[in-house]
Amino acid sequence: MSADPVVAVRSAEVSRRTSETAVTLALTLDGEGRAEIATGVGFLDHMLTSLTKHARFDLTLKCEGDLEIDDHHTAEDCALALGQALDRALGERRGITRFGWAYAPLDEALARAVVDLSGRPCAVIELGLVREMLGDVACENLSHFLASFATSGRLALHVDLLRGTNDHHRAEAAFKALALALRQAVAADGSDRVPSTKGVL
Ligand SMILES: [Mn+2]
Repeated sequence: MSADPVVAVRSAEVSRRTSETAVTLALTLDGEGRAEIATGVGFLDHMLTSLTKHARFDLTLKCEGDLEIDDHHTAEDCALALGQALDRALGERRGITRFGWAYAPLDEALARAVVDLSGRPCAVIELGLVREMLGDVACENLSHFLASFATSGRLALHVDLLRGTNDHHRAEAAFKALALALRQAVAADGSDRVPSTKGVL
């Protein structure tokens, strides 16, 4: 019988409250793609539903943010909570594949995401979106979401939008590519090893 806690239980709950937002989140890495997302920002809900589906996570996320100001705090704090949940769910990061990379098209748009669950936060995000807003989210806050997720999730994340003309397609392709890369990176490799020459991630 396997006693590997990373394989046995890979889920986490996060509750995060500040003067700007209140976020509650439950994440299961080995899920079925079930998403129950209510951030108050429709386009962000759309991106997180897609991320959950294609990473095959289960994710419940509720946020009550100060949208009377704008979408910035909500996007940032949802990302920080999601990264924190990923970090907790991975535990010691024992027995994971660690690296993942994927391309995802959405019609004419093509995105590439490369993930290293290194334990070190780093993000290079080049979405090149030209619209100011997509629905009720500022495009700059989509890049900020991805960078904040990498910070609290302690991963290296490179996302590049390689081509495309429709910004909705471009953004969605980026989140889908991230989903596919994450799905690879968190996958159990069948070992009990921490995949690092340092022995620690
Ligand atoms: Mn869409």
